[in-house]
Amino acid sequence: MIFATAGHVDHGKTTLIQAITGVDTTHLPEEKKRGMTIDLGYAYWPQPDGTSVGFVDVPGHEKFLSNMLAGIGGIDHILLVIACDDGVMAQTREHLAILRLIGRPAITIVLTKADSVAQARVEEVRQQAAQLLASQGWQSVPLFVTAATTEDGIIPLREHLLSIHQINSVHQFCRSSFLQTSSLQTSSLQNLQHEKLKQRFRLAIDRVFTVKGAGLVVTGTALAGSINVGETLWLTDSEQAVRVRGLHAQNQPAQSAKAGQRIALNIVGDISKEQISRGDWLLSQKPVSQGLLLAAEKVLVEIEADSPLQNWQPLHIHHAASHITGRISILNSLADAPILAELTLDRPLWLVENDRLILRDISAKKTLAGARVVSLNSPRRGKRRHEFLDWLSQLARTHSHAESLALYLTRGALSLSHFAWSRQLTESQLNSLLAEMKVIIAGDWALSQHHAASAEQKLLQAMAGYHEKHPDQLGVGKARLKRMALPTLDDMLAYKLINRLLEQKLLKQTNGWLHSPEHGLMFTAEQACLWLHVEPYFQAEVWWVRDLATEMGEDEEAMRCLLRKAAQLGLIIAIVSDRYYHRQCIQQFADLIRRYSQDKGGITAIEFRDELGIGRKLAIQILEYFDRMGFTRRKADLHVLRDEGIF
Ligand SMILES: Nc1nc2c(ncn2[C@@H]2O[C@H](COP(=O)(O)OP(=O)(O)O)[C@@H](O)[C@H]2O)c(=O)[nH]1
Ligand SMILES: [Mg+2]
Repeated sequence: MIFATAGHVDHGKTTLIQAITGVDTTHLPEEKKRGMTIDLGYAYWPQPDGTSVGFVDVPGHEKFLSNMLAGIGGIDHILLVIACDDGVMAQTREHLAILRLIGRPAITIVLTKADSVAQARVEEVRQQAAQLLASQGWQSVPLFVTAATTEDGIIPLREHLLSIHQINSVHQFCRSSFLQTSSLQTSSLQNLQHEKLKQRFRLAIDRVFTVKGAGLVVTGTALAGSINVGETLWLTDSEQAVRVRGLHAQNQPAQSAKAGQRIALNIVGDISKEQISRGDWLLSQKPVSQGLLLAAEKVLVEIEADSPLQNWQPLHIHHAASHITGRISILNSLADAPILAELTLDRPLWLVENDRLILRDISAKKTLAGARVVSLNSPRRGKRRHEFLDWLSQLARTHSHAESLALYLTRGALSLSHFAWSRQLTESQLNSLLAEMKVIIAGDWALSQHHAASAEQKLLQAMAGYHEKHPDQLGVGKARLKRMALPTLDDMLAYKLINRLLEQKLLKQTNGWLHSPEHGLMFTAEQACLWLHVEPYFQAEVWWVRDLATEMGEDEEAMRCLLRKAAQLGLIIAIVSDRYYHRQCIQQFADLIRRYSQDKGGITAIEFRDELGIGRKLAIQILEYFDRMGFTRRKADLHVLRDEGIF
């Protein structure tokens, strides 16, 4: 369990932690000299049961607000410190606003320096504090009055903190037995905590140093998941795998640590201290999808604005221990609920859905708004369209991974690795989620039944359209049909749908060609008889319909019908309209091209002509046929292999 302080500078935060724990959290010489907290300080209060209560002491001074923000990320309980002499001050208000904007953690108010004022003033500040908290949406917050100099009020405060710590430990260790007795609110809190622990491990680094004998150590608060000694993590920015050689949880050596604890990790890898800085992350695995790293440069968020925001306004953006700049585009309007916006980040952030961001004005004087990540998929076009914003508002209101998955699937094919990263799901979490859904999965892609059905319609329509346009062809290859019907869909997914159509006998495959089942029906008896005479002509020759009809003394139209049918049956192939080769000849040409491709990368029209001893024009017709079918592709003078499997 970790508590973090918040409150105005000089209100007694550091002194209070020392009074509670006996630890002075100031660690920089500069801090000691100036008597002011600049960077985060840490203190631990070990308990007889072996657990430890952790404290993160944050600087109150406005100048060090990004350090304050780095300190409160992932922390569930805040000690809001208000000095009785000053009462509520600027940073008291600002810190509280920030706490509201990052998702309203639990708060305990501590009034300090009670020894320096009269009792009446204490009551006045108590009122002030209660009003402030209520105005920001916190109800009945526990309040303690202390004087660190005389230790007054410290013991009851300690007891209070310990009881929170114990409830928290019970949540984490005795989940099932506690469930039966807990109130609804406690159990939802507990579920949230439990859900967090199941997710992928994710730690925002806030300090890095070397320890003699151990080497490199990084510290931070884990936002989710758990980690064991010996496991491998992925370090952002230097983009490296590192191994956890040892770890401390809450300042004590341990074999494992988990979300909600302050963690120090002794890591080994090809990395030095200088290559790591505050704001880097340790992640359970490298976040890649479709070969791309998933750091967000544009992100869709829900905004809670304390001040009016201008479109394309430059901002300071704080996320966990990271601090960057960027700009905002409001997608609907500040009067809408939820307010939806796109943030364009000057440097990519390792964001996931539901992460909280703080937006401050560019002169860094004022906190303007909080943002919650709704989606990492910001479309290039159409994000202001009604239909998209409706969808995004629905997404902003989802409460479970399953709801979110169902909504994403309404928009088309979904990359599962991307979805899993954006919800921080482990493989087993993702699998159990998918097991409950009827989706079509191929490789990394998932498609809803609804979208699969409409994609299959497109395939059938494209097939029918092709037959109508090319009655002298048997059909098309898989890749070509995919390109015609579903150019943007992933190949594996499209092939899966084609296979489903084949299984349902809505498509047929003959000699590798896909075609409609009614296409390629057998000859009539008369045609079959004629074909017996015609076929020998095709042994090694190419024939125009008209020439063959003349040669055999047949009617040209009857010959055209016969050859068209023979082509639909896959016996002969039209290289251009009305000009046919026997299938075996085409197969031999294809083998020749394959051979040239292996030896020389492709074949030229001249080489092809010379190999076959045919005219230049015919050679080109054949090669262009192969290009058209997608077997080859033209590359300068060469015809190179494309979909080798077609012939
Ligand atoms: N009289 C009195 N002085 C205090 C008390 N707590 C802190 N101080 C003094 O207030 C000053 C600021 O305290 P510090 O803990 O550094 O404040 P921080 O900036 O909020 O961390 C120091 O000089 C402390 O000695 C208290 O309870 N009573
Ligand atoms: Mg301090």
